[in-house]
Amino acid sequence: MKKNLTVTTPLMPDLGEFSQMLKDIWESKWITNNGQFHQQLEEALCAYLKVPYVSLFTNGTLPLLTALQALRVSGEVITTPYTFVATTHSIWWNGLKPVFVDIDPSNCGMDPDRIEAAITPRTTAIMPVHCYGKPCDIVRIQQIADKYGLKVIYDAAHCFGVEVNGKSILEYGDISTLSFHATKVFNTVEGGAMVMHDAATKQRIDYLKNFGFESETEVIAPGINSKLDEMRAIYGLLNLRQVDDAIEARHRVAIHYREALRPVQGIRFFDDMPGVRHNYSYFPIFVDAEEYGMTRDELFFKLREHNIMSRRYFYPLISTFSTYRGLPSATTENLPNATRIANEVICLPMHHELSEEDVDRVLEIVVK
Ligand code: T4K
Repeated sequence: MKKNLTVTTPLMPDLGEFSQMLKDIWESKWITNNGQFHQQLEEALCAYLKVPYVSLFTNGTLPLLTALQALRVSGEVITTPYTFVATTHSIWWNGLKPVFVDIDPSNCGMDPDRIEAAITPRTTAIMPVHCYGKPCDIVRIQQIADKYGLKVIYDAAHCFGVEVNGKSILEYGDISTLSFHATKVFNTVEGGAMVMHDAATKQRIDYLKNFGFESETEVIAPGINSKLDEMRAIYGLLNLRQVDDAIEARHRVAIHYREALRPVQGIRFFDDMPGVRHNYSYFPIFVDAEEYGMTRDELFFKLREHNIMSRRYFYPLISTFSTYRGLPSATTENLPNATRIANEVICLPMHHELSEEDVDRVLEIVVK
């Protein structure tokens, strides 16, 4: 029986260095609440990501929730159904109404042509997702936001290290959020971050993620506890040293897949976008059952039979879940591209530890 190939695998720090640094934490007796390694990781991430301010969080969901609070978003938020549930749940948990717009098949991000029709007098923000780390149409989205006075919060959970023309993708919008979950290109086991553009917002966010405490006796707002501890901060500091090599290894896997898949009828995939530094966080393929001669699900289960654990990110569409399906924007007619793509997608194994033989094992099944 061949070994399991998982869709991803975590980047792990060097254990010797990790245990050495753990001793430093133990000796300092300061293990959470904005400790020295937490501060070091924020600084190191600002430098790596080329952004002025980073606030660490304990996962990638809480910065979404907190961004909506911090920007005092109310009423309706325009968003995409083609994402992980955390995006839409963050809107719901804030007591706001998600309004779904369809996606652009060329990047699986929000289609800017659909946004204006979804704006109502209650709309106060747009929450797009740079799906798979592919940049949305950041220029058009900002133009629409400026025209209607809307905030833009990018769910950039998949975007670690992604740049457009040498500038971080995280520089766009009012706030961007990242996930450092084990399955991501860069991880702190669980973890996440928010990127903002000014010191005052950073200060407010830092209060909000610590229950709203401004000082020992002052609480400025109903905050939450979303602090990253010192253990996970050192895990992040050590992983940061290897993330470029991991992205390079992922790039080689992407090249290998693309070469083999290009001639295959009925399989679509993404090429690199000009001017973009990609991080190859996922390798989605889109199966046109008629042309390919097999449905997406048939291929998915065939891969399983061979111990290849691909994932159907993002199927089912969020708009079909019971919480959301009653919304007027959740209809299939409103979301034709997202509906089709959710039924076509398979994310093939994509991570830094895949060997050429591993990739060939996947290709043996997909390239018939
Ligand atoms: N926004 C977007 C757009 C997101 O995609 C996400 C998360 C978020 C926000 C929220 O961020 P976090 O709050 O999660 O930080 C996974 C991840 O749990 C989730 O972080 C991620 N997106 C989502 C797309 O994928 P599952 O339920 O598919 O994970 P799971 O446990 O099935 O793992 C997937 C594969 O990864 C497994 O087949 C094996 C491998 N794996 C997983 C873990 C946990 C490992 O090799 N080692 C591990 O430790 O959600």
